[in-house]
Amino acid sequence: MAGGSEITVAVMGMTGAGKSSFIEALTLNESIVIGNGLESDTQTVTEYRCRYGGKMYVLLDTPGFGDTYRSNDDIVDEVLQWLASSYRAGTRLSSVIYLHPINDVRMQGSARENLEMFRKLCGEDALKKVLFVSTFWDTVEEALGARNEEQLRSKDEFWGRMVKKGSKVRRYNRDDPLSAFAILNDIDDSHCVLRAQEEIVIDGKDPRQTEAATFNIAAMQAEMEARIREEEELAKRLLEEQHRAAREQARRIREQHQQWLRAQEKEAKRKKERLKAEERREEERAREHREFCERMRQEAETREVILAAIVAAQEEEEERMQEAYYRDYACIGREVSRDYDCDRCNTVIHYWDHYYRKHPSRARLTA
Ligand SMILES: Nc1nc2c(ncn2[C@@H]2O[C@H](COP(=O)(O)OP(=O)(O)OP(=O)(O)O)[C@@H](O)[C@H]2O)c(=O)[nH]1
Ligand SMILES: [Mg+2]
Repeated sequence: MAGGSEITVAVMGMTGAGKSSFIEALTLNESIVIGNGLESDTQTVTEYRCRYGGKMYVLLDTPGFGDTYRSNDDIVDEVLQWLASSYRAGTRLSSVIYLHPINDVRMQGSARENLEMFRKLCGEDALKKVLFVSTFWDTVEEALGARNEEQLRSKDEFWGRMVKKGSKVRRYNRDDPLSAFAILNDIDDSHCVLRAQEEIVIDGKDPRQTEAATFNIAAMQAEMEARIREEEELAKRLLEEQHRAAREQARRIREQHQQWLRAQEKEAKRKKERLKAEERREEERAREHREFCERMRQEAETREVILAAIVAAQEEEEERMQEAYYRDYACIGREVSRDYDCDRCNTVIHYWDHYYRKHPSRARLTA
């Protein structure tokens, strides 16, 4: 049994996938039984060793699923028994390589069933330690092989589901032996425990009661269809969710636009009212100005009338004074005589400046 610091790798896959040939390319062990392409060859789990990069690898050649002579149950039982007893003996796997011929892309019937059985055998946790290695690259055009590989990698019913859980995809080309060693570079010495090992060794199940052994294709298809339905349902829900979000977004944008329009209308209305108020104030100011001018004009007229009246009164007064002057003084000079005394000083009038008023003859003189 493998153990110690060796890196143990189980090599699995359908019969004729090239497991023994792959191990031979790594170990250069010519005693390995290689099939003739028609019949299944490896019958028991066999260990082979190779040293690479300073590490010792133990490669477990396993009987291929889909054997022509033995029932699948027998083969699964054989592999499970070996996995359980090696686990009990302290052997821990560092990786599981699943080989698949790249020229078989349809992977129908037993190939798919066995792939699913392999998934059950590994369990979810060990999937990150699984390497899907495609073989028979020398028999296909590179482009066709790459297309096939992409299908295998992407489709959930093939490797897709396990790749999503961390399994890796690699190529082995028989014409390039180094491609086999490059695969060893992807394996580190950390360990994994397969679900089947847990079931048998820890849970105490009979190997024939493990998930891998009790699995059947109808259940797998039902499970797959349920998963597809679930995913479709999820996609539908997501789509509806996106539609709802888009509608909601559109409604929000419309609402914002309408709010903006309403705000614009309000602002325009306010501006209009402000303008009207301004116009009214302007009119008011113009009216007040007109009234002021009118008042000024009337006051000017009144002042003119008053002035005219004053002037007239002054003229009248002047005229009256003139008349009085002529009546009282104009002819005094001619009338000055020693016989008359001044009204004010009572002295005899000798000069013009004496004041004379009450002489009875004045009225006649000024007429
Ligand atoms: N052209 C080609 N032939 C291959 C390749 N790998 C394996 N073969 C041939 O396919 C046949 C089966 O190869 P094996 O290595 O015995 O296959 P296996 O997976 O060990 O088969 P089982 O032991 O029955 O499970 C042999 O004739 C190999 O020579 C490959 O990469 N290219
Ligand atoms: Mg073989």
